[in-house]
Amino acid sequence: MKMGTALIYDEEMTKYKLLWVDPVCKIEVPERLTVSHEALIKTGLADRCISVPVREATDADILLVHSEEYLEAVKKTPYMTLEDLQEFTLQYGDVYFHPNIYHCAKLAAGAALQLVDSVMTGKVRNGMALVRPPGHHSMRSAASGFCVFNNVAIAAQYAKQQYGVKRVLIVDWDVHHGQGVQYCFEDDPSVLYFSWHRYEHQKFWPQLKESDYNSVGKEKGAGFNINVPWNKVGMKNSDYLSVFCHILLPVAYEFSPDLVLVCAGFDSAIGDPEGEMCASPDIFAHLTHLLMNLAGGKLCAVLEGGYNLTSLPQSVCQTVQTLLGDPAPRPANLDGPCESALESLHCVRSAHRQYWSCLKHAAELPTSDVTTKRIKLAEEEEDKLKKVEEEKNAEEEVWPEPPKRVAPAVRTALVLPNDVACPDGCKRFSSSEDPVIVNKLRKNFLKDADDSDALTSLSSLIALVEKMERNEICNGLALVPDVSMAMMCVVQHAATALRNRVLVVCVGDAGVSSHGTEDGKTLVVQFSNREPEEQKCKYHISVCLKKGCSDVSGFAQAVLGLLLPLGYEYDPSLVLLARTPDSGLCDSVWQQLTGLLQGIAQGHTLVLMQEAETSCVGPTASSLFGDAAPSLGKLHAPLPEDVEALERLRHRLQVDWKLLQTTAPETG
Ligand code: X5A
Ligand code: ZN
Repeated sequence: MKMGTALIYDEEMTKYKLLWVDPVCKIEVPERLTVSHEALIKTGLADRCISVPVREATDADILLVHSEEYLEAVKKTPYMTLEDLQEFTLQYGDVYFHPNIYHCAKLAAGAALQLVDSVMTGKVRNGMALVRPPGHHSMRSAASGFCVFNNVAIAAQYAKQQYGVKRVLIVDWDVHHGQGVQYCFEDDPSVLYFSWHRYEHQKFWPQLKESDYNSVGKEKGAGFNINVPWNKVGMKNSDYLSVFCHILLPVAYEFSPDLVLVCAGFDSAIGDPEGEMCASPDIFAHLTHLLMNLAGGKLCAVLEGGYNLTSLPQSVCQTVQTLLGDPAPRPANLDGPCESALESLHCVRSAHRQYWSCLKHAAELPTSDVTTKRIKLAEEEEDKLKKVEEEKNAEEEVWPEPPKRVAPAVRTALVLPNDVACPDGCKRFSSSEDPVIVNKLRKNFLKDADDSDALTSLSSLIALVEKMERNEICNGLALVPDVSMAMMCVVQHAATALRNRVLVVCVGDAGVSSHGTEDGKTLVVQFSNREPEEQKCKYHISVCLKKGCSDVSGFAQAVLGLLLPLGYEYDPSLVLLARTPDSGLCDSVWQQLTGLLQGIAQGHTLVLMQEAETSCVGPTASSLFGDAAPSLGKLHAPLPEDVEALERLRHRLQVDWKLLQTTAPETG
């Protein structure tokens, strides 16, 4: 099933540059593209992609977003003298023109369209276009912020028109606000635009009031524009992931796009002179991964900004390698969002609570603006002091190069009864019985039963876990006679024999061993419809949903807003995912869960299911193998009692788990 990843690049787009002195524009250089492309070649990633040629966007394509007057004006630039170009440039903000930029701008937009074509026709699953000039700042009748034509906005309109795509999600993780995209789709409910951006209470370019969290869209499009302003620099991995888990993903799943477009700017990475943020390049592996199960995997990433010539290529490689399906690295130091990020999170969630049922329970904003104003003033004082300090030690930011991501030789191994067929591409796994393991199993689990089948399957399981720990196998699936027993057996083995932490996710009403939860070697999260007697400890969490896991919306909400942040913060080296036959979970939800969890523990997931569930082997193996899970469709409102229960649980747990926070301590 797994289809390829398109890579679109053409050297021609390096053939324009700034021809005069302009300190604002000097960072937008041709090398941005060459270093990114060279890094993809050097790492062998380019070779693994399907190379798709660019084309020139036609007038008709460009007119999907821009005015005729503007197009005609830009058309004249190739014939202008240097002086004319300089003067032409003056009517716009933070942009420059060059005799060849019109040609490149047509190729940049055309590259985005080629990508949409490749994905929509099923030629590839997903892809990335490396383009210059970027697009997200350009408006109907104006160039802006290094952008000439709005590549992604054109691509979205094109997808709707050409392929009848009903809903498009645009995720803009560039550090600037793509005001051009916002203006284009403000009143359009078929395009959901999400952007986070450096804002600093409107002090940062483009300094627009409408980049703030309260610009939610207009008329029919109300609720379909999501702005997350960063009011401080230095945002980190935790801040980014937290916004994904508590805003973007719940809304995106509720929206259920048919296509995901990413304004993939990497000026939001560490070292960038524009962003001044501190997220590591490998965070883009996770941002990408978390979007890859939406829209059946149809994801098109189009380059926007990114001006640090070291972190830019690293981030591009992380993105492309994830699109190719390699497991993401374990993200480091997720110590929870900072206070300023929490304040933004809170504001955005409350501004959107009337539009999205997943946010209905979000805390309201403090009634008066007084608190916010007070904080803002205090922050400004603080920032002034910081700036002085920064200028004193204006040293270059340094960070470690992301470690090489090596995909294990075997992606998916299955432990199956002999009469169950092994799906294509996966490896049937059995181990010659290790006497030490067998003895241990006999002693601990199979005292009275002399069931040799059970013994074989359990000892294979243990051997499989060990191979996963050694990174020889990425993930696995086992059909076992007794899920509870197998789970107990793996947990006990892991807690005693492995060095690292195990996240146990149990869907359904099975008995779960609490082995290792005392000292945090295992974190157990169980979903069922049974009210837990008492909430045990930080490492044993029962999520009770009224209809168990059969209510898709409630379950999705629990997974996105609770399980993912817990999993990320816990940072295990193995995820054990088990489900009981009576869990009530349908295949597509199960596949989504399996897919999403692979962002954790470098994709080391071991799935346990009951022997009789043979019909689920195919779908589960497919998700483990890296196929996109089928879309869940538009989600309805979850049951109010579930929402309340989840909220209470999140509230109680956020003392111990910082990534569960959604409000700032002072305002919340
Ligand atoms: C695409 C992009 C940035 C413009 C900054 C102007 N543009 N100060 O990142
Ligand atoms: Zn940018």
